[in-house]
Amino acid sequence: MANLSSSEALSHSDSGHDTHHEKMSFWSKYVFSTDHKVIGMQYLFTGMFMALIGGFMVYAFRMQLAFPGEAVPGFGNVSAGAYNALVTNHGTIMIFWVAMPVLIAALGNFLIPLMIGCDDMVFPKINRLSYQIFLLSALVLIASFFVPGGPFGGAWTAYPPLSAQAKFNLTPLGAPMWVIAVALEFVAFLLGGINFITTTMNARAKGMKMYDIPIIVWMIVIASILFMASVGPLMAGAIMLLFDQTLSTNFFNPEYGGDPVLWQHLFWFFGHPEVYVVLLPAMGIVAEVITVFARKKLFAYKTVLYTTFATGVISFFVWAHHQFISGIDPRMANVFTITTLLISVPIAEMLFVYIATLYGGSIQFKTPMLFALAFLAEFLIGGVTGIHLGASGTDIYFHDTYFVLAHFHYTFVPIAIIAVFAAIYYWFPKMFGRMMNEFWGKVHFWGTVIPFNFIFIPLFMLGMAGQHRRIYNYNHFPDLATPELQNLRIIATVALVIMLLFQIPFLVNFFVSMFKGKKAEANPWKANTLEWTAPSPPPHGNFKVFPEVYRPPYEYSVPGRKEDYWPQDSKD
Ligand SMILES: [Cu+2]
Repeated sequence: MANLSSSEALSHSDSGHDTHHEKMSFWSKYVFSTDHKVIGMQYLFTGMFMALIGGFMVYAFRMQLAFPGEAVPGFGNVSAGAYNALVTNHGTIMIFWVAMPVLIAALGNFLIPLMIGCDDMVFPKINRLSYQIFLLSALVLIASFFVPGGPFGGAWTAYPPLSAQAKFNLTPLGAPMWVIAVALEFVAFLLGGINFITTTMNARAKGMKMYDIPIIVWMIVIASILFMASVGPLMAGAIMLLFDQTLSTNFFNPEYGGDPVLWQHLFWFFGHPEVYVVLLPAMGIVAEVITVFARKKLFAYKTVLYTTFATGVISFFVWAHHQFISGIDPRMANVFTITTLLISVPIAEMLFVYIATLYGGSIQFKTPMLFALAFLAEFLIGGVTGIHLGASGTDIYFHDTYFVLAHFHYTFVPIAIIAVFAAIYYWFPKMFGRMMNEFWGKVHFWGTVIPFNFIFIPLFMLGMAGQHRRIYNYNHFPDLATPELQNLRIIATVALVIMLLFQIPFLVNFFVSMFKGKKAEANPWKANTLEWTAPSPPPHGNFKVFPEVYRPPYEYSVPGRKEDYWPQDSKD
């Protein structure tokens, strides 16, 4: 039987980190801390704050679509330019300033040292620098809303030549600041990734082998590698775009021999792996949650791991499925159709493993488990509808319609919203030492997941009806005006407003529980990973005695995955 020994203190985790400061000031404890948990919280709270901005933006432009031309309460009239700026920054914020910081940086920082049993990241100061650059990037983005020519309205993909032109009110300052903000954000995540990879490889608890690493830690590490390997070309592209915007170069301007499709290649070479950069941590969250609340070990740990590697590799060979109608060689469309359909195989395999894990389990429907199960169901819809877009034949019809939007959000909302809520409800006791309220958690769950479907199923229908996206008021275009579809737009908008309102009970529950919630024991969910052997919340330095993982030769299961594997209860 696998077990942990707490009989001897280990000092293997030599992070060069001053572990026990006495009486730290507020500033050194919460603002300039190098403690991985504090940095994780900083990322979490910054991400939550940015989600409020991104959520307000979607409220404003969805109201415009449902009730075109009417003043939006709390915002005012949405002009064509404002509409473009709102959709652009909604997408940018939700991907780069919500999903990335919360899924990778907040969870990676908070969980990795705790789950592999060490006291902190290997490079704590690089870690702090990572957050500071991230914060700076968020401030630059917010500042870009208020400068001349801002906010940027060239879509989150920033396709040139539009994104590089002074007409359309895109430059002088709004567009370059948007590019600089995104580039800074990339730097922050490159720095963060260095820590996730090196810490996981070098600072694990004594006895924790490669196959003992919790699946979510693997997922964050692999996601960091994917990010590092994919972002380089886009960084180069971003600098070229910045030059086009500010120095009148013409890298992407076809009027002077530049190539706008080059940007599309650079963008999507990053953009598609980016899907997996956020998907993998979400899959990791779900794996941890369903194993605990089904009281079973993951059905096929190694399969999931190998599948993740395969997904990561294939994700570099699918990018041009975003460019089927951009004038690329039709023979290339066939190649990218094949690779795209291929990548659905490992992801489907992962979903099968998760379902097999649930089979025969004694399932407890606690709030984190509800969100994890909803992830599987909703993400499946996202995955299946992706096949229509990955196959070039059908994509020609669906391209740039609301079908694309609906598909994308059926993948991204499960990843960045539903899985993130599973993680917050699940690790909240460890983060703050208190429990969140179950009743309000369930209210929040149903109030989020039901309206979510009422937003995006109507958008699938709009897409199949050929409804083109990027139109701020259909009535202004006689050949696009479709009053018979207006009810679908209204349903989607009303559902969105309901879903946004149901985030209020979450926020109240979150902040009230932080200070007034029921005190959490070290391991309230009876989970088996190492973070639950530390006190709730863990002190600076995490463990009083560093955990040690060992397994006698007859033990074939993955340590940390069996209910009867409970180190701190055994008095050996
Ligand atoms: Cu893609």
